Amino acid sequence: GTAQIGVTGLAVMGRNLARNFARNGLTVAVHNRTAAKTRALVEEFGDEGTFVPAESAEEFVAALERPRRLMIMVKAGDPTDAVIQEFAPLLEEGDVIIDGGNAHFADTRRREKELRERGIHFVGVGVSGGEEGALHGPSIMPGGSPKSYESLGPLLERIAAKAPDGARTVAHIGPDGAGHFVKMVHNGIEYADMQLIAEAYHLLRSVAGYSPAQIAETFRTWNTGRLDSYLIEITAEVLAHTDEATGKPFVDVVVDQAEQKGTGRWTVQIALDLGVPVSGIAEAVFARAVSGHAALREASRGLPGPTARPLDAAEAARFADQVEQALYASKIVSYTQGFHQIRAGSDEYGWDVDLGSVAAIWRAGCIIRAAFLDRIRAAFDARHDLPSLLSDKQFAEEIGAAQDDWRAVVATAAVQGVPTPGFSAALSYYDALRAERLPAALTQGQRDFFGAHTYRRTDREGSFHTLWGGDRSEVSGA
Ligand code: NBP
Repeated sequence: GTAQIGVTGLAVMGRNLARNFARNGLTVAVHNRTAAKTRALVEEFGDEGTFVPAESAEEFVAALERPRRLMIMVKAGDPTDAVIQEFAPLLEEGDVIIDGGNAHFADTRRREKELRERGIHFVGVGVSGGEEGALHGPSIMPGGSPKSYESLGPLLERIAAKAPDGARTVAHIGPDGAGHFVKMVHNGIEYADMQLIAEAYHLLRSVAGYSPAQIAETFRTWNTGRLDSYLIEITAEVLAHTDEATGKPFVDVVVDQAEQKGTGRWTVQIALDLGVPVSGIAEAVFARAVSGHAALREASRGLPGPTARPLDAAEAARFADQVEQALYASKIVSYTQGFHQIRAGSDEYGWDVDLGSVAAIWRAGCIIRAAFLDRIRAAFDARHDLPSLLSDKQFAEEIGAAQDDWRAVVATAAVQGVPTPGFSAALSYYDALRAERLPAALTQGQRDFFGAHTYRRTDREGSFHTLWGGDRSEVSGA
């Protein structure tokens, strides 16, 4: 065969990735279960590069140069397993199967192990940026063996996005499921970013009394500063859009029930397993869930709330500035939490993930791309064992400078009855981490009282139990 890479699964993502490879000078074998899609791709885009269409699995495998690199872009879950079952028997030792779908990292670990035993490299690759990214340059998070990356890396570098400094947004994340894990956390952070932006909008609308058009302007201004990011940019676009049918702001004619595909939920589930507090991401997932409970919301509509006090123009402008501070500080916290989760996953599974390089490859091509990520990269590059983003001097200083306004915004939201689960959770996390003493000491006392769970003391080593039901003397714990 002559094709340097093959793509099977030619729905929107696979088709665009195949075109991206071809446009960058690679010979690409293309295959789809339903052959009509393969023919359509070659008919429509055949002049963009060199495609080798294949109708059968055998033809597809024969079209690939060795060692073969075969990328699967089918629906995640059972279809991925079905396609692996179909192709693996046709492959040889040293060949590479790449799964670019949104697989759960645990599935990727299982598949990698099974295929490794058969001498085949299996590479789970997180691909972010949606269909536009797939065509013009995604952010790419490959897992798998270092050996597989030697053969695959140069091809991925051709199609990845370019960060502002010209670097391609792809790097080997770590073995087996590391790439899909990092992609999962990327999506969790994306949920948190979107929720924080939504809260900022809600406050500007409800407390400052701004119109969607005015808020679009506010976001445009913010986008020229430290919040410069794709999500802020498109938020301004969405808010400035007018519904054609009614002439109303678009945001006012959309049903206010957010949907989700599940990667945010995975992030939180795994965080619970790892014991990592990703409260910002969790609140974002729950906020979508709350919005979707239409009957519950309907039944709750009459519950009493506070009497809102409208702000005058000067107060509103001042409040908008405070919201920018709250948004930025909360964003620092949600990235702190997300990177903590990546480090925890890396420790649990022995991946040795370089957090600075993760931040670097999120700088372009993906949904959370932002100027801010360059600073995160710098923080982790300067100190690989940085305990937390909040331990970086610059971020600590910024959050310190933002905190008064951040607190004022959360307080105002509470007084005015506007829900801000993201801002509030972020602030609570910040205050919990800073605290000299936490009430966890009391929790331990309660646990010892009802369950003899024992506690440790601040002044002595060991574990202890108080005889709560007896004379309340202290004994050495089990
Ligand atoms: P879909 O997720 O909609 O999957 C459609 C493709 O899967 C078609 O090529 C279909 O073949 C194939 N397929 C199915 Br369904 N069952 C199959 C089976 N049993 N055997 C062989 N092929 C099968 O496509 P997509 O939206 O392009 O996404 C592809 C992957 O990329 C997914 O895992 C997705 O989660 C991930 N992803 C998507 C985005 C995005 O923005 N859409 C972003 C990042 C990652 P057919 O034509 O014969 O039905």
